[in-house]
Amino acid sequence: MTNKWNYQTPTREQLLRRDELSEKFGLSPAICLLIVQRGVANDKDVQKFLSPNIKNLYDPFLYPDMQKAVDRLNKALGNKERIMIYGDYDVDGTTAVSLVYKFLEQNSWKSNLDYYIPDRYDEGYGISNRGIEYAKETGVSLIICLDCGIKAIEKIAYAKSLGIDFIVCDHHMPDDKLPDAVAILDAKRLDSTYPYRHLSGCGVGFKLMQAFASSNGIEVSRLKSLLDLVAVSIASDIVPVTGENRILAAYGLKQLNLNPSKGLKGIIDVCGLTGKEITMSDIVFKIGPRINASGRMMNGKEAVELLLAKDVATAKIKSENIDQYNDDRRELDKKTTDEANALIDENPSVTEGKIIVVFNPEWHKGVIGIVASRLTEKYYKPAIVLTQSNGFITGSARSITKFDIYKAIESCKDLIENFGGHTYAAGMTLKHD
Ligand SMILES: [Mn+2]
Repeated sequence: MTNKWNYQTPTREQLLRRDELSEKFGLSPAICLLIVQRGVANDKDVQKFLSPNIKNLYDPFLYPDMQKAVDRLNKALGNKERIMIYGDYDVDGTTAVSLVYKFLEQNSWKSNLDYYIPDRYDEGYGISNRGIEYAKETGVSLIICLDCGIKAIEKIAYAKSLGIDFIVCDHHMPDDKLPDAVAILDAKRLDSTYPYRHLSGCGVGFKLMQAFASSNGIEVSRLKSLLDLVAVSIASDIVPVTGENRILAAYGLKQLNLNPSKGLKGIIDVCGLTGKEITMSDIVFKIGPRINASGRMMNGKEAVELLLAKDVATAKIKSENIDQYNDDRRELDKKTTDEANALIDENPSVTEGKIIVVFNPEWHKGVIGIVASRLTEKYYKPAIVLTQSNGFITGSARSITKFDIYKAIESCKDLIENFGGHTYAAGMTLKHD
């Protein structure tokens, strides 16, 4: 391991502020220094940081297009239109779909709902033609997509030509041009004035439900039971636990510990966490990977079925299934990491550049992202792991602090068929040549 520790020596002002806070709030100096170093400046913000309060959630209507989204949703529910909830196959996407589906099912009279999770391998990330065609065949006229869709300009135009409207709830970076959807909820839009940029995809779905509740006179307290799902998405998608996420995570963890949904309780049991206090780390290392394993090894739809389970027996069977997928995934992960390391050992020059790129057409697409993370940790360099899939080369990239891998990939987009992601994690598809 070649870890690089950067220790920041506190300034004199920071030390003074540390002592001041320690006195005022009765906390250990070490914790106070961490708070100061995180830039939590005035006493009011420190108070908010220490005691997250649901009353401090932002007004969801600060999101651009929120009113349009709620109007369209209310209209669809009023007309008994068939609505499809569409989401990505990872933890963030499947929790988002479950949250929106569950809340609409509970709070709309005889709703006409369906959900759809694309297959990771046949359809890939984001909105798929197959999903749109399935929507058309089943009479859907409104799709709410979560954790994806911000770049799906062609797919959303295609849906529109078939008479299907879109509400996009996403937290990924948009391109210059936005899709032609009824509403686009994404705080990373250039014209967004929403005060917080780091919600998870599930968190954006929560904001839509918060706005839906307020426009229909549904009490805010009814939203609280959804927060276990939001906490799971925040921890698993590794979004910063600051600002609004801190409130959602704090209440969500409480929900997860005291009164989790049947599906999450099933997962808690197979993780061996029954009766223990569940922390964010438990989500990152135990609960999240099991939900993810469903999309990696089988289909993300099964994760949603589990998260929506209404009885203990269904939750138990489905939790045991995903636990098995997780074991299979772990084995594959270890084998692939070993092979990637062996490849690098045989070709040491691979690690001499600024970035590590490895390829093996045999690798399973479901684990290349994890393997890229391991290489990044081991060599402290950005890493791209590539494999072959559906006649293309497909890859997963991970990066280190201060190197924007998304921008790096974007800078050679003329060579790439498709790409997407964030600053530190991205995916891409390219032609073999
Ligand atoms: Mn996400």
